[in-house]
Amino acid sequence: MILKKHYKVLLACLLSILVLLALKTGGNVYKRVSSMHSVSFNGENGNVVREGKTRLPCCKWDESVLVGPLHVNQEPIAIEKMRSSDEWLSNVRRGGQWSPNDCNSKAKVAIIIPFRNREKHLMVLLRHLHPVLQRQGLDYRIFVVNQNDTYPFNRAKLFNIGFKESQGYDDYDCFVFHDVDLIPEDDRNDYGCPSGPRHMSPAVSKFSYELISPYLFGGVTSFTKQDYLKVNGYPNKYYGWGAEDDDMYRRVMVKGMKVVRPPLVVGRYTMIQHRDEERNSKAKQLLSKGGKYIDKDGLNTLKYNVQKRENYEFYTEIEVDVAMTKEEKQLTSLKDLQVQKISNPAKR
Ligand code: UDH
Ligand code: MN
Repeated sequence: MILKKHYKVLLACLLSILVLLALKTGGNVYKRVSSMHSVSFNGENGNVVREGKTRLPCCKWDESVLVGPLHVNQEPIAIEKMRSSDEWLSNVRRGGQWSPNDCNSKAKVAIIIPFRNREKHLMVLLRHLHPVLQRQGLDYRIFVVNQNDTYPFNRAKLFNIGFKESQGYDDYDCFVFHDVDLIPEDDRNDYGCPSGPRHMSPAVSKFSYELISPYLFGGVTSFTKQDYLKVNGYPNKYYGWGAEDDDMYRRVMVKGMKVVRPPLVVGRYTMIQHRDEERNSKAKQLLSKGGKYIDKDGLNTLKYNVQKRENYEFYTEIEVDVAMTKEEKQLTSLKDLQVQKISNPAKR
């Protein structure tokens, strides 16, 4: 009798294991099918399919295509020689865009570069960055937001403008905010927003490849569209050099998010040498209130005038006047308010 009872228990256990196994396999099948119709990020280097292009497989993070550590070529290059200089560059479409044709990219990426008077840096970056983005299998476009006015430079506002303007081109869900003079030294640094707010450049040559502060959030950052909207974008009030990146770090904290960084060996960048800009002496004053006016200054209060939108061979240029207000002039150091020198990037 006792033996019979044991057999029954054993049988019941076996049956439940079988049922659980069947459910698990079924679940996986469901997951696979349902992922064919959704747009979501599946974590680090996730394998995701976008809506609409369901017949193509999703692009994989392919280590065999990636190079790893990269040589940074800082030799100046004429734009007319760029296309023939490299196979990857020959694939770039006008406006500085590209997308894989045999698979669906995990993200649509807008690269936003704040710009004024740095033509040589731009050419070096474009030659280097296009191949990296293609090897990562991303659907992307490079936007250069050129501040063509006589106000002090406003890096943060140019990011907001790039975010807003890019929406007239495609439905981007990932934004990389990229200084023009930072050249990635490793193509395993994921430009496809694998996480929430991401500080992609923790190791910069100028700072001996060390993370000089745990709060650092300058250089190159990435945000999903959702997260960028959540923090109301960058503040618009910071004219001249400094503290707009610290303000953004606070915004991310205030909204309860975490900054993620790649490992230092991967998040490496060469900063092309340049003259240091003068710090805006009033920036600290602004930062002391940073976080408090997160919903009063940002994407929801953004004002600017577009002078021109143009598709050049390796980038899309948005030429703007940032429309500085009287109030903002009072928040900016006098030195910064002296007339700025303007020139335009090489146009082709
Ligand atoms: N930028 C321009 N033109 C300018 C100024 C800035 O295009 O006239 C853009 C460009 O994309 C640049 C970015 O804004 O890469 C950041 O400006 P930066 O390169 O001058 O600042 P950086 O982070 O400063 O390199 C490094 C530390 C210098 C300390 C100076 C304190 N006085
Ligand atoms: Mn710099």
